[in-house]
Amino acid sequence: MTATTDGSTGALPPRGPSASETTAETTESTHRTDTAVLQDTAEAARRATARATDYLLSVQDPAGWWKGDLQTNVTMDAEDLMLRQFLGIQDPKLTEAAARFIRGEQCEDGTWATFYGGPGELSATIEAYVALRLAGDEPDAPHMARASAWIRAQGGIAAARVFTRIWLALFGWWKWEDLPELPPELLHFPKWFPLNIYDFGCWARQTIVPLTIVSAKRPVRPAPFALDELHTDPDNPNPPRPLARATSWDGVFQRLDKALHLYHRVALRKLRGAAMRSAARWIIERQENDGCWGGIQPPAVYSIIALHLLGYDLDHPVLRTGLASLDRFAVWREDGARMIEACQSPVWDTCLAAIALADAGLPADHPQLVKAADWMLAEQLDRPGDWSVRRPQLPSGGWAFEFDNDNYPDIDDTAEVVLALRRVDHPDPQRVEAAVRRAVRWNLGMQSRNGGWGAFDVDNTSPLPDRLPFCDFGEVIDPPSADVTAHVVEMLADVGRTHDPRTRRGIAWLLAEQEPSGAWFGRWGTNYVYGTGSVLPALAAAGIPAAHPAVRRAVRWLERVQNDDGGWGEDQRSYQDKERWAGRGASTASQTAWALMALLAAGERESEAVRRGVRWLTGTQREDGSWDEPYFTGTGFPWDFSINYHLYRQVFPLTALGRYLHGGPAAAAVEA
Ligand code: R03
Repeated sequence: MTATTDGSTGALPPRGPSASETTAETTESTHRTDTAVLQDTAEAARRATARATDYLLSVQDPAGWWKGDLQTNVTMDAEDLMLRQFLGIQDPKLTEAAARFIRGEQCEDGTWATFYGGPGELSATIEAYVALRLAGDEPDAPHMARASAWIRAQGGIAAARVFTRIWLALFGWWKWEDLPELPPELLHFPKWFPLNIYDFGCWARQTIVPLTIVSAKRPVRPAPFALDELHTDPDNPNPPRPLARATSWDGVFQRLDKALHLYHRVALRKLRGAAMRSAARWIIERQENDGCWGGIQPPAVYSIIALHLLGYDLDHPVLRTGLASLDRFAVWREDGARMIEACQSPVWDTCLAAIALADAGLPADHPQLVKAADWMLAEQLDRPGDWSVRRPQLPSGGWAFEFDNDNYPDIDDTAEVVLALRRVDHPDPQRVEAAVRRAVRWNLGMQSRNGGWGAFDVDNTSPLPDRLPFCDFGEVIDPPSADVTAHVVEMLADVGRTHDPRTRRGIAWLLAEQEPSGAWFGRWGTNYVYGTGSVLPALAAAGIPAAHPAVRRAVRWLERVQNDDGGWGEDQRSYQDKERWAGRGASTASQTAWALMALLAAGERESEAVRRGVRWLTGTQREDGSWDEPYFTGTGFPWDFSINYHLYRQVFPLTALGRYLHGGPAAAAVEA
């Protein structure tokens, strides 16, 4: 990511047809019949679709899955180095490869951002700086001095998020008493009690449980150097901050935290010891077959630290496999740099790739589609997970996002895998139908009471977790979202449940969630283009007519935000400033595709907007049939944690072009 803080970027992405070229084409088209222009567009789409199909087929793993790199930001790499330093397992080769990656991601102004083209971010810059110090970079080296000056100007370590200050506290670079308390006794709260761990989103739950042990133990290992240069005022590194009003939620929780700090001093050793042993059991019960936790980085690193603090040796099977699993999240690049993925998305990438290839006209019985279906079928989960705390009677049947994650299937992956399986002409249709029935039953059972669907849990909507002083990063609950709800509605329509009352409640929830602008918010993809690109195909599949006012409003919004070059793009900044940035940003392959999928589902195939969008895709496709996409269009947490799913730029353009040429599932549904 070679961005600067003003949003301009070093390496500009490949240029689509310029406005002047488009104008020239439009001018030309006034002299040629529209049909000729449309035929040119269809011909260009056919060529692009054929090349993109060949490209995607060429990158499938022999085992049947697809997986694109899941690129996020350098805190993953920095925390890997800090973890190894804390455990005393530094490896010079890994350190140098990680440092090479981190240095390569530094922006011109000395900062590190959390997405391509994004502004410098304080916690990421602090963590990157510390990691490069661990790799031996000197504080007075120009790239380091630029970074530390910027950090001081932003308020220094005191202004960093809690997670960053926890990592620094492990080495005495920050005081544990200046961090929010996380008492291990939290684990003993009954499931109905406020702030019990099941009130938290699954990722937060898996992270908080180990952190309660770390918070109770308050470990400090020797620091190899000081970090005075990262304090605005080294003599007063943590200037006291005024408490919020006692009558406000924040005021209440800040005072509660002070009380918990006092409790920390007098905690009943027996009670606390029992709580930590319960936490250890809870953690170990949820370790995955490959040694990871939930397939995501935070629970893994904090569980390893927590269990080590409780006396588990590094060669204990739990820690040995846990550490080994971290290596599987490393992507080694040609230049010798090593990038750590926060998570891995093979199930997600495989179902999206299968849908794209089928929509692009690949025969439904193509061996590579059957191979993908077989791989997906083998990944279906058949055991309870944390989700069953709220749904103890519900049989399992979902899919997770990652290779190894049996405890946390997600509703989004489950919906998309069903849509993918139903596009494949499998030699054992009964097997597929049985898997689809289980998945549909699970997703239906996971509907929240307001009619929508969250990603991992039912009714995970408590307002309390977000108020905790600890929770200053990302989302900590998992409420229904428009994109996940839309994917479920599309699945239900596809399996013939359009008139199921639960489907109708999902549709009603979607219609109620539409923004005044006509768009829908995007929770797990960026942003309103993703939300709208998810909802319109779902409404079409569910038989909502293209003339429906909600559909018309969305079409008009998409036409309003289309770029001059014919593409669509939406910057992460739309999560911060929707007035200025909703639907706005440099055109990208995946977001242009999302907009086209929406417009095609709304019956706009012959529109100028669609034609220009298709031309942007055909005009930016590379020789090898792929597209480039340096911009981040995926969302882990709105604004806080952006993701560049490297396969998005391939699968979504192919889906959009395929539906432009052959109509989409919705069109099929209408014809049928
Ligand atoms: C579109 C997708 C389908 N889908 C799955 C989305 C998974 C997205 C990746 C999850 O990776 C995570 C990375 C994380 N970081 N930090 C946290 C975290 C969670 C998931 C985190 C944040 C706050 C707390 C605990 C952990 Br409290 C880097 C729906």
